[in-house]
Amino acid sequence: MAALEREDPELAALLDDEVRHQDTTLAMIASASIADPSVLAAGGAALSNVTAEGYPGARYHPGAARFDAVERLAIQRAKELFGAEYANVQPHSCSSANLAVLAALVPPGGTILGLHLDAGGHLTHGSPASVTGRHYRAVHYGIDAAGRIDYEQAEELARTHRPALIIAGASAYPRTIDFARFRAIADEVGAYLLADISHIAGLVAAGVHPSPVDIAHLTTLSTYKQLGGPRGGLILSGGEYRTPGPDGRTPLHRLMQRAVFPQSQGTPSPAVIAAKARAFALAGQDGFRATAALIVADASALAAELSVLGYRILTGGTDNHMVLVDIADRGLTGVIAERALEECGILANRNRIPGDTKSPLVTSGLRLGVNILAQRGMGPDRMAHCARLLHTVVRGTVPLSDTEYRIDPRLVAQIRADVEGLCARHPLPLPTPFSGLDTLTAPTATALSIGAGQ
Ligand code: DSN
Repeated sequence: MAALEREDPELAALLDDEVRHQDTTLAMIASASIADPSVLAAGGAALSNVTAEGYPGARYHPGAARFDAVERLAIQRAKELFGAEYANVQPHSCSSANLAVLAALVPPGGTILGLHLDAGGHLTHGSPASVTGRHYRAVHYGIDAAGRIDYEQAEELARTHRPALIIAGASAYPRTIDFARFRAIADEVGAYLLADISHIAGLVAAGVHPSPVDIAHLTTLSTYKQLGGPRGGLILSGGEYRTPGPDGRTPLHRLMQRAVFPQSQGTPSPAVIAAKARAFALAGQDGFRATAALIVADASALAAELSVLGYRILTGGTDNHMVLVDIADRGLTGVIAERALEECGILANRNRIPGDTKSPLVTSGLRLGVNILAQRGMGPDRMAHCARLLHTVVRGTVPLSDTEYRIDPRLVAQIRADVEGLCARHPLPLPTPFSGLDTLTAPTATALSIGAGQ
């Protein structure tokens, strides 16, 4: 760190600025969590200098004995954490993990069934914007009038289209997912079931959301969204790990080994795998389980507070870490709410909502997540304060078009000060800045006021 500061002060200052920003910002991004400094340290280890394709004990390069031990440790910890029989810790992301599963289980042009992107699904669940929607024939189920997954529609579509693979999982869905129901549908039509638990991996690991690991054939997840790990993915299998793949012979665990390397990835990222091993250990501790319970309590409290303030909450509440808000109901677009909040030091991202007439860049909804609020130690009693901050920004924002708005700079300053005070009372375990907070460059005020259209 000292060498970086001395030899590349420009880069060091940018990295310092990021620490300061995270320290003083109320991040309510549903797909983010804070990695412990020990996870970041493992991710920056000299192990990164090792090139070793293949798997522990069967590498295509010499010099990998230490990396072998690290990868075995990560696999063992992942299996223990999720109660799995099989784990592959090499996927560079959950998108890569999903692509590997699709490559292994679905022939080119084969049919997959997943939640529609507009209903809260993910790009890799067959969106036309992703190769998964181009190389496979994707069929999508949606949500019902109450905003819940329409299991009956999924069942009907499965009967009609006989998919090779059904995907259960979401990027924007605030309710418990009934994996057993999906498995029954998959069994009826002879499909494999993939559970993508990227958003709820921390809740599943902590036992706060039902686990699909022994229900689905395969489970995939991101290690950074809610697990407090590095950027990366993970593939798991429970009781089905020996079930034959589409050839009727090769067990799923062997298929997945090949599907990741060499079929869809080359060299793994050794230091990231070390960081995953560290994150899996932390996620098995009591402190992580307590934070997961707090996440669920906070999200419920936040949804309730926003309802009292007159916001339309999709599905009427939440079972997980996420609250989806119809922001058009309050006269703003998602992008305007996102930008005005960011200007005030609050991060929450725009999101399409069912029946949305706005484009994905504009949207009518706002997606809030409380992972980082809970990691800061904020409890349900703090959610009234957070809801009021959001409400004050929304009320003070005057839309000029779908993307432009006006907000009083005095209000911005007042909310920013409030947010910084709140963050200071609930500090995060962030790495120490290189050069101390006093020497940091100013926040990106210019860029933000351009976005504000003032
Ligand atoms: N899927 C995106 C999200 O939920 O924000 C991130 O990968």
